[in-house]
Amino acid sequence: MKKALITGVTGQDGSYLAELLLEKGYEVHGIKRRASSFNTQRVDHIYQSPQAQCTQDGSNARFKLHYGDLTDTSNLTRIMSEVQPDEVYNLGAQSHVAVSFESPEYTADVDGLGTLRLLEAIRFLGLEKKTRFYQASTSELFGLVQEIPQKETTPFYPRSPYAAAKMYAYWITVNYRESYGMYACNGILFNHESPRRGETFVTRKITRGMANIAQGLEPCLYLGNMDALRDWGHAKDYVRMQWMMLQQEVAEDFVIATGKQISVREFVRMSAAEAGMEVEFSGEGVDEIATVTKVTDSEKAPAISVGDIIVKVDPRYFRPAEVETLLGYPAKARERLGWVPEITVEEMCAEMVESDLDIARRHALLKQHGHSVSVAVE
Ligand code: NDP
Ligand code: GDR
Repeated sequence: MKKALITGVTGQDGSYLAELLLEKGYEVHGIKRRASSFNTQRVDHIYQSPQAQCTQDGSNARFKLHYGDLTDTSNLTRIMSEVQPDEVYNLGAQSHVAVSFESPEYTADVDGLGTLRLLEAIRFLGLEKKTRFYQASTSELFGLVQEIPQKETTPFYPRSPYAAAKMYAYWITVNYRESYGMYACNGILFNHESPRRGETFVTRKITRGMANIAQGLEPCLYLGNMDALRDWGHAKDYVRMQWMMLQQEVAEDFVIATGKQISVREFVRMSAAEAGMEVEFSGEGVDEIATVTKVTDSEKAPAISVGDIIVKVDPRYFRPAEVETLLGYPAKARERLGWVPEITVEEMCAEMVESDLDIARRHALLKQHGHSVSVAVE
């Protein structure tokens, strides 16, 4: 039985990857952080407590969690030594670009040095020939883009502390491959989303915002730069590729993307439509707004009237340096590995809005019955 170790297992990608590897028969070990409240919601459905394992059929006993942190060398080395994994997927990160401007040093420590700590643990324990290593690299490396579309050979130009830290992680992964013959590779992944996406990334913020507004839980959604263009795919397609990258004869780096881009504004329009509202945009820059021109589904959007302003711009969400446009060219992944994304951005958006509408309906019902419902917004 193959063993995998996933950092960031409690995150969006970690949860989908753990499901995939369990389906493939792996023993899966995940590193979770100690937090003051539960942070394992995305993997609770595949986890079985040690007590339950003793009394039930033990079918999910192949999924194990360890407390740990990418800033803690001795902890990582001990877990690596205990697990002796065949594959390590380094998905753990302070992954929010805007937050990295607020916490640049922490981001460098976790996202940059954290990667080095794992590679060094593998080397220190003499696992270089056994353990394959996947690094969650990012299209943010292209930042101020030097070429359109972006492929494996496109020069990097990071535009945030997050991207600069990930650039160190990218090169140290390449360096350990070249220096020590390790099977270590980078997946340069463009944005990928799902109903499990963190609520403060723009797609989820929008789908959740549209659902809450439609159900009367919030009056208006505040966004930053609506001109930004992204190449958005579905996380399920992208974790499949993470696994494929570790099954090759030779370790190589791959760009993973859909090859199509849309703006944040277009994603708003699409999400509003899925939530039963047609909108039009007017005004420019900080004065831009989205107004409802038609209610197409009054069951989904019972709280909405024509003329309601449901999106405004708040400059607080502008970034000190912005990545305006990203568009990937995933030909190498298609040709070498036969990987093609199966879920379109439209399908993904519909799935996210449906999921957020389900949550919003439940909250609206609670509110109707006099319970207080707080809708956290950031
Ligand atoms: P998430 O933000 O959903 O998950 C990040 C994970 O890292 C969480 O499990 C989080 O734990 C964990 N983590 C954060 N800080 C630490 C730390 N100090 N030590 C250990 N673990 C930590 O990210 P995604 O799942 O979306 O992304 C996975 C990886 O892929 C990240 O490295 C991200 O930077 C990268 N990436 C993501 C893309 C995307 O579009 N989703 C595109 C390209 C790259 P907790 O749950 O406790 O917060
Ligand atoms: P990104 O994702 O920075 O590309 O990083 P995010 O969804 O945060 O932003 C995408 C674009 O939308 C613009 N934007 C807003 N963003 C947020 N979060 N909130 C807003 O209100 C808002 N309004 C407009 C942003 O300015 C940006 O241009 C994600 C993360 O998953 C990284 O970890 C990963 O490496 C990259 O994708 C690829």
